[in-house]
Amino acid sequence: MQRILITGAAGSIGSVLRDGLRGHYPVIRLTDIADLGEAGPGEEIVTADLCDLAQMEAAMAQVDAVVHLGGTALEADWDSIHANNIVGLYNTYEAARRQGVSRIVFASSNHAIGYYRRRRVIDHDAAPRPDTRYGVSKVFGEAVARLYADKHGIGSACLRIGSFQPRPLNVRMLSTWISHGDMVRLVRCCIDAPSLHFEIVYGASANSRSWWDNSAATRLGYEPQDNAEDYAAEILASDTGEDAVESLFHGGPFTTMEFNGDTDRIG
Ligand code: 15L
Repeated sequence: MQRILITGAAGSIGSVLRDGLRGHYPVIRLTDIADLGEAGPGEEIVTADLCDLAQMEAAMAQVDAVVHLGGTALEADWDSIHANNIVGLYNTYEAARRQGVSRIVFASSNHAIGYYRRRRVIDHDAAPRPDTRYGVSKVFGEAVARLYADKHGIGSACLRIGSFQPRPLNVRMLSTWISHGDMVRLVRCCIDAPSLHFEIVYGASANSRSWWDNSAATRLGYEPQDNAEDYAAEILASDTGEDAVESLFHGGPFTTMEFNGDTDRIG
């Protein structure tokens, strides 16, 4: 892999990957509509709007692999989700196809499966169970990834990312946390895997309280080094209790947005 493109490179994950991937690939091309500062050694900076297919196609020239982080990263109104995560996602894959990109690492989210109950451990085969419009857009992204793998031979790893933070911040994150270092390790495994067709993996550290069986990531060579349990005593000591409904589901606070509280229908 000679040239890696990171979309949404100005965001929190993008900034960590910008540092973490440096030196591992000859050229890292960074794209965003937000300011990315000056290009460092081995970096190229391209301004491109996900919603503009021609700009995205230009950004993909001579790129071997894309790490697609761009888009809306939280629940939002439909117009934003549609523009950034539906149209923008499609443009990213289609631009990649037109430019002969061979691999995409797609930042999906745990909110694609947010309405699973916490008592249930799920793996890469779990059917989608989105908890928001944002979650639906991630399911759409996973479906486009599968289409472009099967129809066009672009390999994809869809990372159902949990909670990307320097350290876990609450009880839920004892199960969902991914450290900065583990995110870099996971993305590198997905870029470097000798062969990749279509994989769903969980973007999580080696958390003792995980609800996700991450055997698909293990197969790709991912060896997480961090475990939220190291922070458990401190977090539990200051815990003021999670909302009763949020505490039932993987997606936590996203599951109660615009929700009337009737959990009985959610098996
Ligand atoms: C996500 O997908 C969001 O981008 C992030 O802001 C967090 O809310 C995270 O999920 C989470 O579930 O903790």
